[in-house]
Amino acid sequence: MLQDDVGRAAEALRAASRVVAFTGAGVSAESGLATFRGAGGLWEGARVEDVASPDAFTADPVRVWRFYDQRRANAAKVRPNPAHMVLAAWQERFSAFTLVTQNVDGLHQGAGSRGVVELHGSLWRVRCTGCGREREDRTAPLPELPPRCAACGAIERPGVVWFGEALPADGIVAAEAAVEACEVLVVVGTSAVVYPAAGLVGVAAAAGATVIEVNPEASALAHLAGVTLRGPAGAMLPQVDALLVGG
Ligand code: BJW
Ligand code: ZN
Repeated sequence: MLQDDVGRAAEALRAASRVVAFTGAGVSAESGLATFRGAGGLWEGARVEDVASPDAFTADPVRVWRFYDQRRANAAKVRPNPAHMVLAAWQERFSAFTLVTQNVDGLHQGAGSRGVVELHGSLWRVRCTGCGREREDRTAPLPELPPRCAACGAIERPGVVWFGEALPADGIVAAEAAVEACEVLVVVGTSAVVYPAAGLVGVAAAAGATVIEVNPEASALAHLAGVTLRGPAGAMLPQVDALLVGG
C-alpha cells in the first residue's frame, strides 16, 4: 500500500539525524523542466550521451550553446515545486542534512536550500575555454552565441559537467563523505544510470543506510531501496513531510 510506504519512509526519517537527499532531473519535472531520458527526453533527435560532451562542443559550439541557452531560458521561467520546498525545509529538520544534486537548474537554491552539492555544475556559470575564467551569468537568452571571454576573447562554455569530464573534486568528496555517514538516503527523480554520481546510492546502501527511492518509475538502482515511493516527488515528499511534522 502506498500509504504504508509513506509511513515507512517517515518512520525511517523520524529515527534519523544524518540524512542525505540525492536528486536528479525528475525533481524538477513538476516545475515544467524536461528530464533527459524517457519520453520527450531527446535533444534534437540525439541521445544526451551523444551531445553533452566536449567533442560535441568542439564540433559545433553554437549548436550546443543553443541547447543550453534554451535550457537557461526555460529554467529562468519556472519555479521550485513542493518537492524542492520540502527538501529545503529538511535542512532545519535534521541535525545533519546534505542535499546532493545532479541538476544544473538552480531550483533547489531557489527554494532556499543552502550548501547544495552540485555534482554536474550549473547552467548559471560559464567558463572560458581559453583562460579558464569562470563567472556567473543569469542573462537568458544570451545576447550572442557563443559568448566570449571579456578577458581573453576565447569562446566560453557552459559550466556543466559533460560525459568524459571529471566531476568537481570537492563536490564528489563531500557527497561521498555524507552518504558514507548517513542513516537515510532519499533518492529523488533520477534514473541512476550516470556514474560516478549514481555510485553514491551503492555507497550508502553498503554503509547500512536505508535507501528511500522517490520516483514514478523504477530506477536502475531500485533494488537497493528499502522503501519505495512510486509517485511524483511533488506529491510524495509533502506526504512524508506531513507525517514528520505531525509527530
Ligand atoms: C520523476 C518525476 C517526478 C520523472 N518525480 N521522479 C561507470 C560505469 C559506466 C559508465 C561510467 C562509469 N563511470 C563513468 C562512466 C561514464 C559516464 C557514464 O556514467 N555513462 C553512463 C551513461 C553509461 N560518466 C561520465 O562521463 C562522468 N564523468 C566521469 O566519469 O569522468 C571520469 C573522469 C575522471 C577524471 C578525469 C576525467 C574524467 C560525467 C557525467 C556527466 C553527466 N552530465 C549530464 C549533463 C549535465 C549538463 C546538462 O544538464 O546538460 O548530467 S548527462 C545528464 O544525466 C545530466 C544529469 O545530471 C544526468 C543524470 O540524469 P538524471 O537526473 O537521472 O535524469 P534522467 O532523465 O535520466 O531521469 C529522470 C528520472 O526522473 C527518471 O527516473 C524518471 O522516472 C523520474 N521522474 N518525473 C520524481 N515528477
Ligand atoms: Zn578567457
